[in-house]
Amino acid sequence: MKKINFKNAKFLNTFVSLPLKGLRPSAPRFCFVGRSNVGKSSLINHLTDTPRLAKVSQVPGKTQAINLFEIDGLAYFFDLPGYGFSQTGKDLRASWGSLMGGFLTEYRPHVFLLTDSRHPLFESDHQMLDWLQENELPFTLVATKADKLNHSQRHTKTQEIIRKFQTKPLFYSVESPQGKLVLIQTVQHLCENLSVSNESNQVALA
Ligand SMILES: Nc1nc2c(ncn2[C@@H]2O[C@H](COP(=O)(O)OP(=O)(O)OP(=O)(O)O)[C@@H](O)[C@H]2O)c(=O)[nH]1
Ligand SMILES: [Mg+2]
Repeated sequence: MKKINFKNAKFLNTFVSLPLKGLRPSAPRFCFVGRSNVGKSSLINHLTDTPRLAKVSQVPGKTQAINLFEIDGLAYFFDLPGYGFSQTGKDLRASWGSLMGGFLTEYRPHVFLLTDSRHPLFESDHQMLDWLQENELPFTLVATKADKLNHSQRHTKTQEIIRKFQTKPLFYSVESPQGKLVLIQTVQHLCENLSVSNESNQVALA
């Protein structure tokens, strides 16, 4: 598979309901999930070197629908609404649940679960992780705003995440190249694996 040019990114569509029309079924799908204001849209812009691709705001809750981007004609990125600032439990499931839950379970993207590295994990982050595991969705944990942490805070954060998620976080900052290369390699690698498994499915079906 060719090397993905992440700078070749374009906005395709906004969806407020399912199904998502016009998707190529074989294109690898990645989505960015996390609380409002965690930095989902900023990360997409930084990763693609395209400053205004996804809308960023000081006001939490800016992304209210599913926004779809195409990367180098090869892969899809989905920018999802954040789960709420003050929502927990039932509220979270009610407001976020049907559209996002339906999207994740039907379209089964690889999930980048973003958590703000300045704060301890929120109850909603725990719920989201449990939900992803229950639904057997593959995910990568990303700790955003890593520029705000010093060395020892980063260590503490890593330990907290390992305790809960049994995996190290990928630290990311839009203020530096930090995390970007690893995330790019992760997407490239997942795309290569998916294209191999698509090819073997086709062989198996032939
Ligand atoms: N210092 C710092 N600030 C960041 C970083 N990433 C995002 N921000 C800031 O965090 C705020 C929220 O960023 P968004 O990208 O809009 O967050 P979001 O998760 O898309 O928010 P919603 O769409 O509301 O769910 C903005 O003020 C960004 O400038 C980062 O790596 N470092
Ligand atoms: Mg957003």
